[in-house]
Amino acid sequence: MDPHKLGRQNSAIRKVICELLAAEVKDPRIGFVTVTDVKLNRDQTVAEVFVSIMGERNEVTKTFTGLKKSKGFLQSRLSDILRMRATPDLRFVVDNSLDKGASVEDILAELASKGEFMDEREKRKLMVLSDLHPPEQLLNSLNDCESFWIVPHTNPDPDAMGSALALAMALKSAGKDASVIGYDNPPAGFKDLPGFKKIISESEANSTEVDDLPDTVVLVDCHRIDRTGNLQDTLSRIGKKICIDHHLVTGRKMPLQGWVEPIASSTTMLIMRVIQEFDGCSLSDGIAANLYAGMYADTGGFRFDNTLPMAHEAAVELTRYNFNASMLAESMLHQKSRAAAELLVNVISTFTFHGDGRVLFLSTTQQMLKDTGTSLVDTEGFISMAFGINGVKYVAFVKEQPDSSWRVSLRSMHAGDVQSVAATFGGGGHKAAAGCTLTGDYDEVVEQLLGLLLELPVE
Ligand SMILES: [Mn+2]
Repeated sequence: MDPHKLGRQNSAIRKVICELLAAEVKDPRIGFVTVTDVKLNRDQTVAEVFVSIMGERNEVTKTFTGLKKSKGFLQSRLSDILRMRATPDLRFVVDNSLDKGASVEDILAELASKGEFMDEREKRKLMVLSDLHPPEQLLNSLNDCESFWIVPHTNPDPDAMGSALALAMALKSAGKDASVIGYDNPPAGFKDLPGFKKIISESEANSTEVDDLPDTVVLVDCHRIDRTGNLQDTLSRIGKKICIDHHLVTGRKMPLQGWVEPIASSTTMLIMRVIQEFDGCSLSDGIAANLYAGMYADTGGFRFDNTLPMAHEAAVELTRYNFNASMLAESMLHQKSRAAAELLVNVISTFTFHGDGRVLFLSTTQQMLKDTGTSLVDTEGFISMAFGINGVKYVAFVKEQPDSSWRVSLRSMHAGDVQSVAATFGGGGHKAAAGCTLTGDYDEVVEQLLGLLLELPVE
């Protein structure tokens, strides 16, 4: 760009930032600050903003922190006001040519010691369990209401069921009336979860008279009523609906009120925090067993990338209670019914390797489920097994649904982002685990997915 134009851009940005800092940025940390200069780089993607900050060292540090926090706001206002095609990334630089009081190195060192320059991942590694704070409103709702149905999502996994059972036990110990609603054909291992034998079945729940419905439903491990399959109509008749979940909110539909915290490795981890913070209830052997089962299963036995140090912290606390953690781990993650073992034999025969073995496809059909007397719940854990194969970096598990569409679970053990592949087909998830639904002929479905998976990084 011609240097004059660049100079004009620099001073325009400087002027706007000065005005915004004076009039619109309300961060109380920001003290006396002067923008001394702005330097855009050649392709205008980065603008260094030189600031001189008056005051004692701690005031300088506070102001600098405030500026960094206001960066997003400043960038979006800048692009509005200057109608920029692409807003440059603002990088604040302390210019101490005016003030010799504090050295830049000292300020940066102090900020670094407070975690200011850490990325999200590093910050999460330092989090402890008590950094998860159940919202006051959720605790108040649990306190104010008297009768509850605790409902996991359809095809519940151990995290959903463990969350429901633990929360119901805790609420009961606090003098509330609480029941867990389950679904037909639960996985074999669930019988080992304390309290599982007492849950209310789907059909029983659906035939409950309106007058006998509880005042509140708490959804666990999901945040919308449309994840509760055949229970939806009945649940929609209950006055108050809240949720506790760790899944990312995607799409346009709003989650229920409650607590959605995707940082947590499992919903059971959130339930543990609710129980710890809720007056009148505390952990017990049965509650600890249910919480541990969910935490163990959702982290794949503390193997998955979502296993934060605070998941281990929770496990330390839970395993001090009196229950058989090794037996529970075995039945949650590794125990299968004989029918599921037969299904596994069928599924293994569909293993197909592509791209020198880095992409693995596996599938189930409705016919396989029928032949073996199983349901999709019994496929739990198959995908992790596919991952255990040396050289496999990406896995696609393609499951035929009753309506002949294909539900696809994608996993990445690697730099590649499978969420981007899922998003192409309107799905969602995380970088390492995502899902989407496709329709059409099986071979076409594989071809479409394979094209994208082979484009993901090899190394
Ligand atoms: Mn979960």
